[in-house]
Amino acid sequence: MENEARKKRIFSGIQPSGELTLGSYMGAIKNWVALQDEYDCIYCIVDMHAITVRQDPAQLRRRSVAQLAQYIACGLDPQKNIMFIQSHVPQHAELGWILGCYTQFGELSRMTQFKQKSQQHADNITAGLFTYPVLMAADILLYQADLVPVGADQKQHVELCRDIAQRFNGVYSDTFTLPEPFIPKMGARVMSLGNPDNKMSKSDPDGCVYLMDKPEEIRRKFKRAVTDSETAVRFDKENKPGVSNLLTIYCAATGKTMEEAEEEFAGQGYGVFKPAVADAVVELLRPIREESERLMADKAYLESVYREGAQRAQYLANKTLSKVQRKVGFAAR
Ligand code: ATP
Ligand code: LTN
Repeated sequence: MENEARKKRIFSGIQPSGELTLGSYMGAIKNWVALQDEYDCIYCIVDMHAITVRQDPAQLRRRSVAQLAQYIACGLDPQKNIMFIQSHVPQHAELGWILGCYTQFGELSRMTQFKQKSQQHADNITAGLFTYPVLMAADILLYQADLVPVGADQKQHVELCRDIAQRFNGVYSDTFTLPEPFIPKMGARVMSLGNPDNKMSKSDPDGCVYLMDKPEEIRRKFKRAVTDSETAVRFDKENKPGVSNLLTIYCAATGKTMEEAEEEFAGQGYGVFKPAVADAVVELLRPIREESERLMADKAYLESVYREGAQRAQYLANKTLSKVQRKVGFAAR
């Protein structure tokens, strides 16, 4: 409709580099679900980002499809959102190359994720790991996204994306929409259960809860969660990082405020508190796991969703890419 105001656009993605965790759910996917009615949303499975560290090919292939099943099971409706696999839309790589020529070496050297990952993979620090944020900027800018719902750890990458877009717009006149990060108030940074000073991450099986974990597994992980030598259930990030993390998880899982949660457990010890957090997470994840398992049995359906998603995404991506190619001076085809 010509006179219908364009809905604001959202783009976000997660790497199929491991199984999805409670961190990816609370930091990102939960927000995606909340935003799908109000915005025009594009959600991607970023397999090209995943190969910046070594992956097992069979696992990567399986996980990319499993991740789509989990997106849908979390409540993302394929009718309302475009969902696709990044490598199926080659425009991401093409724009990524061009944007790399408008990004400074120094900017990329300052990225916290690069510094961390190059320490973790010291024997394989590839050029791809270094230029990872450029490909991420291409993901976002190709679709002229207004908002990028991510966990707090990705804020720096979205800011770099804005800088690159602004620079390009400055040289060639307005080309890209400047995106804003959209970070949840509760659950923006879920910490590891085993080491509450680090963020919960896919690659730390004991510290993290996977969306596909069975109830017994979830209860076992919470039972072993690190707390402290006091007994009070109170939010104090500095001095009680473990308990504060559990409280954050509890609030994000139940929708309660921090005050309500603290009041609920006032005068009760960790022996009551920890199983209550585990129960809340078990109930949160049960329908997601069951629905994912059901969807994984229907490969033809999943295939139809990601194929159609890639087609719709390509149509939008091409509009931006051809504009960019013309502006930088590539000869017309
Ligand atoms: P890896 O360990 O391979 O780096 P990851 O577990 O950090 O992976 P990503 O794929 O990098 O997960 O992140 C997916 C999305 O979930 C991003 O938007 C990220 O900000 C968010 N996210 C990941 N971990 C957490 C966490 N612990 N708390 C809150 N949000 C998170
Ligand atoms: N870097 C992100 C994944 C990612 C992404 C994106 C997120 C790749 N491209 C575009 C938002 C928008 C991560 O590690 N979680």
